This record gives sequence, structure tokens and C-alpha cells, in this order.
Amino acid sequence: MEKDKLFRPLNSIFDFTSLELNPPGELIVRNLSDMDFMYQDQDRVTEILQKNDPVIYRFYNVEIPETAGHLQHCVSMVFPGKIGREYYMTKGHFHEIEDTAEAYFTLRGQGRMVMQSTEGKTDIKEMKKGTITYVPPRWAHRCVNTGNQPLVFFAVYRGDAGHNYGIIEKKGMKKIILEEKGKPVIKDNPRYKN
Ligand code: PAN
Ligand code: ZN
Repeated sequence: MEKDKLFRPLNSIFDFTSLELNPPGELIVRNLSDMDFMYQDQDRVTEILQKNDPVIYRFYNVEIPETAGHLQHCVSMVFPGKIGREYYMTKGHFHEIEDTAEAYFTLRGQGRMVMQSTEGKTDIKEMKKGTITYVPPRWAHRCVNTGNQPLVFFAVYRGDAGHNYGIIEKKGMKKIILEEKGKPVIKDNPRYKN
């Protein structure tokens, strides 16, 4: 990446048919094996992984200097699917710099943003085409695709925010979203480690 002071304006374009960003910046793909331990139904995880390793989601990070004055932005897509009754979702994270917020604009699909604060409060917001979701500082965030098409969203956050995955990897999140009678329902996570 160019040095901060040399950085120039730039444009990227997202193609809604191919679900690709051009220029792609940094593309990150997460398969089930990258987050297998996060799902409730571990028998189902084993069964699926014996056959293949589905892509759960991917995201394009536009390459922006990771410094405070810049706005990192990205387009993410969570594919439709379930592991047992649990919908495909992102790993979820806190930001390393704790006073760093984020705004999400949903471009396509249906889902939920599951949020949890460092004090242990939880909040869940609907995501659908047109929703703008604000993630305040110190709230972990995870996106869950509850629909049958890709959930696509654009997110913007401070350049130096950083990502802390470790807490959610170790503890999980308090709330999970499962399918019940064809609809998404919010449940307490029985595997949550306080
Ligand atoms: C988003 C997420 C992206 C992927 O850009 O990083 O949707 O989710 P995970 O980072 O949890 O794998 C964001 O919140 N950035 O801060
Ligand atoms: Zn974030």
C-alpha cells in the first residue's frame, strides 16, 4: 500500500451479479473449517466437513492506510445456508481500539446483526436492503444470514480500528440465531462461556 501522505482518492465498484468488487483490494474468504468450533451442532459440522468445506462468507477490504484519519471500508457477503438449525454467520469481533464504531449499510438479502457490549449487554438488529446499522464503540458484532440469498453489506470504520477475534472465539456470543418452523428465532447460547 502507498504511504499515507501519498494516498490518493479512489473509486471501487461492486458488481451485484458476480458479487465481486473491482478493484478487489484484499479478498478474505472464510470457510466452515475457519470457524467450525463456533457452531452449536458439532456433529453436523463433522458430517459436513467430511464431504466438503463450504464457503460461509467473504469480504473485500478496500486497501486504505490503517491510520486514524482514514476510513477503512469493505463489502461483505454472507452466503445462505445453515449448520443444523444455525444460520451461516460471520465470526464476529470487537475492534482492537475500543472507542471505534462502525456503520453498516445493507445492500441485499436478509439477516440479523448480533451485538454484544464489553459490559455484556446484547442487542440484535434486523438487516435487509436499505437498513443502516450503527455499531457503537465497544460492541462486538456478527452478521447472520437468515434469508435464502446472499446477505450483502457495506461497512465503514476507522482506519486503525483493528480486529479482536479472540474474545468471541473463546467465549462465543450470548445470543444465537436459529431457524424454528422456517423462521429465525433468538436463543440464549448454551455454549457461551462467561
Ligand atoms: C466487517 C467484517 C466483515 C467480516 O468488515 O470484518 O463483515 O466479519 P468478521 O471480521 O467478523 O470475520 C467489520 O465489521 N469490520 O470491522
Ligand atoms: Zn467491525
